[in-house]
Amino acid sequence: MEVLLRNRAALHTLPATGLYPHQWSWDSAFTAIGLRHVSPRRAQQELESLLGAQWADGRLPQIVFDRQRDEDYSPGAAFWRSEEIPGSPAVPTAGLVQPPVHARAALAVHRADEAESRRRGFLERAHPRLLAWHGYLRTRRDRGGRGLASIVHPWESGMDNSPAWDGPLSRVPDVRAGGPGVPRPDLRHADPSERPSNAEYGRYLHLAARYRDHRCDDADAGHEFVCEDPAFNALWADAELAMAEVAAALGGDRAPHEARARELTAALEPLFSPALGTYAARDVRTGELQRVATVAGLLPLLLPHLPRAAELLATLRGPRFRLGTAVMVPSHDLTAAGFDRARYWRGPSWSSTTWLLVQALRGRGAVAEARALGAQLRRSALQHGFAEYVDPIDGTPHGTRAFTWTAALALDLEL
Ligand code: 9YW
Repeated sequence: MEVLLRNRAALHTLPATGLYPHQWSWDSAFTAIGLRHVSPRRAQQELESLLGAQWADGRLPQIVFDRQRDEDYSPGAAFWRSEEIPGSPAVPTAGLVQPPVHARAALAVHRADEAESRRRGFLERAHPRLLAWHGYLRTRRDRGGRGLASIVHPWESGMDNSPAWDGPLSRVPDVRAGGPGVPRPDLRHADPSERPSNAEYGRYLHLAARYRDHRCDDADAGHEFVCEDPAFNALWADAELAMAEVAAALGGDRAPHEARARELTAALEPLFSPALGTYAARDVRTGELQRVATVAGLLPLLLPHLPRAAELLATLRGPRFRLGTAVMVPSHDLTAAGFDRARYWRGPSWSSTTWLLVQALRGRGAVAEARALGAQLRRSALQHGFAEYVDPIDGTPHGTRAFTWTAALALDLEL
């Protein structure tokens, strides 16, 4: 609770003071899920402030910038110059997006205090914006033509330096070649061995600049990074199931959303890798499945009609992810040669993905495992000052501390 208060800025909450001085999209959704227990109104405002930064095409931006803090994070408002792009909102934002967890959060926030939600017209106002957001994914992001949304930057997965992106990123030019170094204000707040490398940042910046220079229009046939991510799409399918509930709460029709969730679940099927026992990302440019097991490939477990649930549960419980004996769920296969217990999304356990798997286990009736994993998340969060991520084997904390979503999701699991 104290962390959520301390990280508050205007109507939203910063992921962490110092390292992340703006508003991030999926962070706000997780934050609202925790905040609803202490202040349903603040939880509504958290989501409303993000929805207020929606673009005319429906996208919800990865980051909403605070201009006062533009020196403290890169790439910031001066890099994106969103005000020059038609259809951008009044506030400066990034042009990229993050995983679509917002409808699930809005539903949870509404249910936390339905009277307050109705009094403020929260759900009625959120509904058209959430519809437009999902509409953007459907109409602008199906770059592979298979009914799945593509991401155009590793940042859009929310799992920036996941090993799933190593293959596709290797074909992306590095802006450092022949140019100046990349700005790394993040390294003022975190150990370089726990963050993405300069080589990765050089490619991240190339992709972001190219996307910006094409006015973030999604129609750039030459864009060098176009991937179907199983987590992004599973979260979208789950968000459609939440939208079915939202529609029903507003007296509307749930059927189209349920149908879309089923279609998305079916469209994920070709991403399943029997060899890994997980879903895997596909590079749309080459058609290749990335042969790495990451936590992203387990998140389809959230979906009720998933044909591969038994295989995914076996993988989660097996040596790659060690549910029950690992501290929380690792972000990358513990048995892989590239597993790194301290570096960001290349091994450490994160509260967001662990919390999502607690929900998935609950939904599948694995109640005891869900409870034990949730208790582990809380214990680790409280013990280490709400660390950004932890070593999955011995629990050593890494990244920044007083990290908002760790605090918010630990709070949610307490109640
Ligand atoms: C960055 C804010 C964000 C999260 C992402 C996480 C990280 C931003 O922090 O990305 O600068 O690297 O990977 O999921 O939303 O907490």
